[in-house]
Amino acid sequence: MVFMRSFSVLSKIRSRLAHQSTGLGSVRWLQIQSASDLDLREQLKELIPEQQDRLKKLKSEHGKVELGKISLDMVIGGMRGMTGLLWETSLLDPEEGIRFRGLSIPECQKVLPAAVPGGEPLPEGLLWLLLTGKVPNKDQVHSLSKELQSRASVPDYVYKSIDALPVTSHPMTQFASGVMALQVQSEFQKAYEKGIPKARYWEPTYEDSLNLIARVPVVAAYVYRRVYKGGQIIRADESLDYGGNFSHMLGFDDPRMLELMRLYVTIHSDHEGGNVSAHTAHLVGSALSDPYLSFAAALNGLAGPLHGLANQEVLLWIKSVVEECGQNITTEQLKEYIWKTLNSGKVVPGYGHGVLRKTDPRYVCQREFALKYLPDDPLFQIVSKLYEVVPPILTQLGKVKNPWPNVDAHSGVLLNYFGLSEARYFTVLFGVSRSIGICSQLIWDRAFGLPIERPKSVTMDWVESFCKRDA
Ligand code: NMX
Ligand code: MLT
Repeated sequence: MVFMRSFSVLSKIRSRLAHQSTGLGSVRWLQIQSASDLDLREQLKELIPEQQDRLKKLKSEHGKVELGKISLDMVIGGMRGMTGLLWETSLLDPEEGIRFRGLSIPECQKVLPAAVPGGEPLPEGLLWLLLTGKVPNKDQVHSLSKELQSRASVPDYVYKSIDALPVTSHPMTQFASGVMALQVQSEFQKAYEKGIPKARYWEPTYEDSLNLIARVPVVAAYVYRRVYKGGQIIRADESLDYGGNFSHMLGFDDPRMLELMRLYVTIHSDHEGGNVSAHTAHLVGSALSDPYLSFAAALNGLAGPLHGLANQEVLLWIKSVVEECGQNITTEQLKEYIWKTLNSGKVVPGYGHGVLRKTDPRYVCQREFALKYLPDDPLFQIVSKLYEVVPPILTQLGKVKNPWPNVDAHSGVLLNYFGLSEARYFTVLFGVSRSIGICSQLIWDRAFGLPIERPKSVTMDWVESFCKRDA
């Protein structure tokens, strides 16, 4: 594996990071390395006490500060705009999009180690960044890559539990079942049964999380090969990195597809804490359910069409456009098709967002990838045309808060171009990636000793009498 990085860009971002994250200490990649510098768990062990103190101080000094007001609209409107969670690994700005530990996607593309010169970031680097808040150097990423490989063995009963399902079951059902079967090896559950003290909860959570992140690509690739390739399984290639090897195990060895998978896994990993999958994992984890139980629950949320399944819906929708109107579809025909979709009561998949109010930067970087590798692809041409045609139509509806494309509007045509054309499988890829963000935060949830989540609910009777009292 070759790792490259531009040092001039690095030093620029380094000084910004050091400035931004005073609570986390300075970035350390220019120091001489010791064995513990390469060990992610050791790094975390050092960071946790200072971050625990930081949270304790915040609570004691500012615990009563009001972070916003809660209206009835928010309560019945899916808690939109209501600040209610602590989520350290990333933060979403409605206009600017996601920042992973303070870094935007283009910044991550610049500073995180890559497999090829000027190439896409390695997801292992992002995992290091999400967990520690620090940009790793190439040796740290290499060491984490090897560690994940060493944790990637999947017991036979996991495959058997998947095989017990009809091959026609939705790939997300098979994937989530495989993750549930992985739970049998939970270190957290074992430690809890033995009575581990609360202060050490993060340790078995870390072990489960790294094992889970290492194993989900193997389970996901098994599902793909079982459903679409007659069960012919491809063994891991240990010379490859996490994303590259995942692509290889799926059966795609084109170096451009390896790059796509690295980008894909990096950008889908985390989207702050309120999205359905992340929030579900955080909620389930708060009951001290281990990372496998929490992540499997998250996958079931990701499998919904308004969340992760939208990536499946987008490619199926684009293919149905082509089927009805042909590949050289005109703008007028496209407009008609969009109205037909809306008039039948359906949403335009891949457009809109609960928080974002501009084009998703995850869409933008995928578009840049397409312009570089597949500018003439007919389906990419349709995606581009949709970018011009959909937003004015959604705006015309008058109720859509964000008419711009999200991450799912683009991913399918990229995968399809390299031969991964089975749309029903796409959400599994999203799930593999999301394990990185969800598990990173679960480790911090346990390190912070966050309590069981239990918001208050009310009835309409309650609201009516409350409002009368207020009038
Ligand atoms: N097509 C048609 N109608 C839409 C769309 C769309 N793409 N987006 C929003 N609306 C409608 C929405 O259904 C709602 O209608 P109604 O009041 O009749 O129920 C109205 O506009 C207001 O919704 P918003 O407040 O703009 O959006 P909300 O925050 O409720 O939902 C999504 C966000 C993402 C669920 C919504 O935009 C949507 O359904 N998009 C299409 C599905 C999609 O792409 N989901 C993927 C999201 C990203 N991810 O990976 O999770
Ligand atoms: C996500 O990546 O989770 C989606 O964009 C949905 C969200 O953030 O609400």
